Amino acid sequence: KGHAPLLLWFTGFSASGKSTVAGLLEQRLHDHGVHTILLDGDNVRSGLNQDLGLSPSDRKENIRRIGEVAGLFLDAGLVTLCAFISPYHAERSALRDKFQNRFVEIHVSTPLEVCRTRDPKGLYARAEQGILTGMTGLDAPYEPPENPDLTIDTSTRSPEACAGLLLSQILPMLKRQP
Ligand code: GGZ
Repeated sequence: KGHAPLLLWFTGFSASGKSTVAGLLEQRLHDHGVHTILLDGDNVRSGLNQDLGLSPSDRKENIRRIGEVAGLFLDAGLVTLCAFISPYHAERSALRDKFQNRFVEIHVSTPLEVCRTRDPKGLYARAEQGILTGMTGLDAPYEPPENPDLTIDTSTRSPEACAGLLLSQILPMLKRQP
């Protein structure tokens, strides 16, 4: 007896906490015997998508390929967690069309100001100095989800608390038959 394979799609600014919360949620799902895989910039942009940059068309292709790979993992029965900025409505809406009720859009709504202050990679600072262009939230767009399935904000709750909140909302969805 399996669980419904879901695509848990995290969208939000750089440094919003997407990968951190997704990683913690993955551990909590493991505790419940759920088989998962986590895709994020660190394991996808370094390999499969190393030919892609941050231009609008490359970001679009990035999300398209990730959607294709996610489909393969869903076919294998895995709960698939994806953590990408995914700034455009159009690509996220295409994912919802492709995966229908298996697609769970999670808006990591941590405000831009908080992300800019965290700046773990110094990207926002470099963008402000004009060394880096096309930074999401500064001189590149972020189109927030209008109707996300779930929303978390890592500036008002710890990452662990966010993961716990998501777990309680996602476990019932997994009971749904595939
Ligand atoms: C946004 C950038 C940029 C620019 C490099 N804009 O937070 P990170 O550092 O670790 O992850 C971000 C990653 C963007 O990859 P995604 O695949 O998530 O983006 S998208 O969904 O839009 O395709 C960030 C870093 O690369 N980074 N330059 N200009 N983030």
